[in-house]
Amino acid sequence: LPADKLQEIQKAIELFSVGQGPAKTMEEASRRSYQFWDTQPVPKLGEVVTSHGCIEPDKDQIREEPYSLPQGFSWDALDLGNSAVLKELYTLLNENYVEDDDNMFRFDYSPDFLLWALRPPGWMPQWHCGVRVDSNQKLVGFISAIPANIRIYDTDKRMVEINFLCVHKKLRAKRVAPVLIREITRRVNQQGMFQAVYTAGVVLPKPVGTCRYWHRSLNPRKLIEVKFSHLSRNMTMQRTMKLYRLPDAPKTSGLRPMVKKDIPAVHRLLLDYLSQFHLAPIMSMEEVDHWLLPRENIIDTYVVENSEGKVTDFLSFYTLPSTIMNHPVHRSLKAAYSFYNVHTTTPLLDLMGDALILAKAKGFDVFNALDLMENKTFLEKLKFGIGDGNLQYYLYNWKCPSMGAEKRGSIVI
Ligand code: MYA
Repeated sequence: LPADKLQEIQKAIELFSVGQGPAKTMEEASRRSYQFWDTQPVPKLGEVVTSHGCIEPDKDQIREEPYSLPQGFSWDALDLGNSAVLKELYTLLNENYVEDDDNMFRFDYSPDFLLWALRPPGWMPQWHCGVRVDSNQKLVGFISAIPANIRIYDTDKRMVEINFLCVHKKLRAKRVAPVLIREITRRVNQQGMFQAVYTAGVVLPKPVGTCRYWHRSLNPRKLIEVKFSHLSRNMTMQRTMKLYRLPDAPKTSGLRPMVKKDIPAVHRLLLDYLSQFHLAPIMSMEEVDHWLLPRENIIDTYVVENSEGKVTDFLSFYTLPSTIMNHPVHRSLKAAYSFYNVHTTTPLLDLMGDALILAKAKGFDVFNALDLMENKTFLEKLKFGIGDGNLQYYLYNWKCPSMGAEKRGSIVI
């Protein structure tokens, strides 16, 4: 057989054997093709990138008409200020958003959390992009963009963060996701932006870096009961509970919740701290106010104020419960997620130890952290265990060398 025919047959066999389902590892991804992503301005999976810059130039003519949805579906920009609409988005995500590999837990972003995540400074209503069924107006699809200033190596870019891509379970595998992605791209392009940052559990062309979630048990008994974790060999429940026991109150003197007057100090600390990473947001004062000022059951930030009244460090974590599917007793897993933690005086290990103590006191079951920024320096020491599955970081229409997790300083909620 001619070489091209052989190649075709080989490809067909590969497609048949691995299917075209989402790839969770590089290995799986390398054996699959990307009908949609191969058309997009992203590096190819096998490509080794050594240069820095956009992949395609900014467009000056942006298509006016929205992309076509399958027959019977229509676009609808969601007004999240309307509590009924916010509830619809909450329900779509609560029933159809990201699950773990074993389909035991599903993210349960609260309505107020969604408002926080989707209406930061500069938010745009048309970037809360919904898809409804014409016949009954049911919300069955969503994708969002929020604006952010991001530094990639030495380049500062105004771009967007893409998040909450969701297609209702009954509408899966019908190529609706590529339409949502094309449409949000068009709406972002209309505002003169041509780059984006996003994260996903699946491998697509091409991650700029990979990271892992780590989990610190705060309520080991419940975590074991719901099979989030299991008793280790040679361990009893009693010994496990003792292993993860934490003091009642934080240790660092001068640690207190962040208040409005701390915004300038926290802003300065964050800006300086993030300058060491290759991928990081450059937040304005307004953004620090939005993202870090405490909001009950959404975001907790504690600052360390020294005896001279100077803020030297801060820690923060956000609240994101997961629904426990199919458990007779426990309905919800209360998880805290490490956000931005900045240290100049207090050792990071002490700061994060206090984060665990605070989270435990607030009734969280588990404290999660990615292995990015300087997190690898404390994860094992503070008894975090490694999770399964990776979180991939991506850039749209931007080429740059990939980077280790410790060089990434940006958190996509
Ligand atoms: S990550 C969270 C994603 N959401 C979930 O995992 C929730 C549960 N799952 C679902 O709702 C669906 O399974 C989704 C796919 C919607 C994910 N990112 O319609 P399809 C590709 C990008 O037949 P469905 C987050 O929110 C897949 O490789 N692409 O599939 C960040 C295939 O393409 P290709 C993905 O299962 C999102 C195509 O879609 C993802 O019904 C960033 C199949 O489409 C994924 N997570 O729906 C989006 N999963 O043929 C990109 C699958 O090439 C933003 N696919 O293999 C890009 C920047 C845009 C703005 C640019 C501005 C300048």
